[in-house]
Amino acid sequence: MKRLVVISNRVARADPRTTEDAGASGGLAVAVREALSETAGLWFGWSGQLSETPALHGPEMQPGGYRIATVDLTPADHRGYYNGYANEALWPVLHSAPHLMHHDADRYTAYRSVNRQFVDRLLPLLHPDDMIWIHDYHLLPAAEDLRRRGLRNPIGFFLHTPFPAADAFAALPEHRALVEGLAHADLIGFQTASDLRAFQDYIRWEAGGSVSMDGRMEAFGRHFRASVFPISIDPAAFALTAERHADSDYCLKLARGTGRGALMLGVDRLGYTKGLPHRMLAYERLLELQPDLRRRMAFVQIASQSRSKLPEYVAIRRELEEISGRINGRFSEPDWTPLRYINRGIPRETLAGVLRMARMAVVTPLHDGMNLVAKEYVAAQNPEDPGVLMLSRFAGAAQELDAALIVNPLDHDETARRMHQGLTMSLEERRERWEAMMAVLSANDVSRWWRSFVRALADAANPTAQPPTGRLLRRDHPRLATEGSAVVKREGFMRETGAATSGRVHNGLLMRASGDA
Ligand code: ADQ
Repeated sequence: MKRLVVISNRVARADPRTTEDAGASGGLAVAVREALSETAGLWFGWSGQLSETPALHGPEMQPGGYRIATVDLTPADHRGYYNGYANEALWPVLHSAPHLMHHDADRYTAYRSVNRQFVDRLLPLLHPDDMIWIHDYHLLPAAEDLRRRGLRNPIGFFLHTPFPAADAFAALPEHRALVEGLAHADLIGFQTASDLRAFQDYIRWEAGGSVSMDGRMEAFGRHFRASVFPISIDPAAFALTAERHADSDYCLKLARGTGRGALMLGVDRLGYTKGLPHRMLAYERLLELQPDLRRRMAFVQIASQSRSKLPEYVAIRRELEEISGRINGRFSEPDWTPLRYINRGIPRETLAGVLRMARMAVVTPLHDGMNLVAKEYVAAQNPEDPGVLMLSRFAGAAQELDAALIVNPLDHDETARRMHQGLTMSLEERRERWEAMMAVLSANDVSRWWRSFVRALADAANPTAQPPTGRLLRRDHPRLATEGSAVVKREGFMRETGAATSGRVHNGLLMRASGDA
């Protein structure tokens, strides 16, 4: 296999522990490490250090048999590129919240400049046969910068966040330049069929380009392909870690604090897209509606700090402190605390054990590219006595894990009802739902994710090859449509609504129709 060169904003060392932004690099880090090890690859990105005279560090060999090379950023570039354009302009727009965008032209200039600096530092480290894989919204123009410097190697790009409706993306003054930059890649990967469809709409209606049924696209005078590659985890390895760490000190302390009641758990990077205030408000509603549940359960929310200096993140932190304080003030008893809000991340192994001990995980983002915590929760369960996953319909993971309790996080009453349903669910139903989700995870693991992307990239860079088929694997179900039919009916874990739901088959993927949750 050819050497893989991964470019991402942050680069994680071989054994990352939770740090201020572990959540930000966490999912990506775990997912790309296996690919890098197997291809004796190179991982390039920001060192995490600020310096007035940015230095290149490495390439330096890692225990997994791959190398890392990093560059520093100047404080001004870090402000403009990372805090400014990437996190205050791109992030809200990509999560369909353009009204939260803070934009100014200087930040965009810094963003473009850092992309060029990355490319300039990387080019001397490249070999003629390398495959280049660029990750995420920090580096949308990097493919164009590489091509302008004459690089002809295969270039792939994967977007970890959602891609919004074309209109929302067009709120960015530089939307055309950004997509034109992306079009210099051979292959663009998205998390879900909805993201791909939104991007196809952009190419057709905003860029005036064309989209073929087989995934080929033409726009800005470039030919490229786009497809769906849902990111995943290694479920077997995560299950083993969870089993081994199920009685860590942290778990024992958590269990003591919960009494003999059921633990309902939320684990997130603290941010306004994760739906944390709505989740707490739904919990408050649950305690109002179901007084019998009080003292028989407790909700623990672990939210690690990220981007903690940005105003929106300061605001959400304050809001959560206020809501959690009110809930505890209203419902606490001398020997029972209904909500514990822990504002720190925890090491990955500890997290695995904690996920295993939770009777229910509440993963209810307002928008999320995938959400790996949902997949980690499923993998961590004891097969004999699995817990219940509650999942927002707006998380990419909901398009695969439809045996979860799917909710609209903005509907607090419905979410509260589903919390009650999850906390009182029979063992038989818990097992049935868990087995269905585990089957999806086992078939569609992280190894399949990166291998199918790399294979599709090799094909996309070779004009005589077949088009890629980024396929979303779903659990086998006799009522699921076969690919190719126009409209399908399906039943399954939607039975709590008593309704069969319909979806469309598009590009080989079953898509949710409205009301399908
Ligand atoms: P994030 O928004 O950072 O990433 P998420 O998928 O929720 O992503 O979590 C990534 C990793 O961070 C997971 O392995 C998780 O266990 C860890 N993590 C999260 N909160 C933590 C906490 N409080 N303490 C310790 N660890 C924590 C982006 C996109 C997601 C997408 C990922 C991967 O926003 O939608 O799923 O990339 O593509």
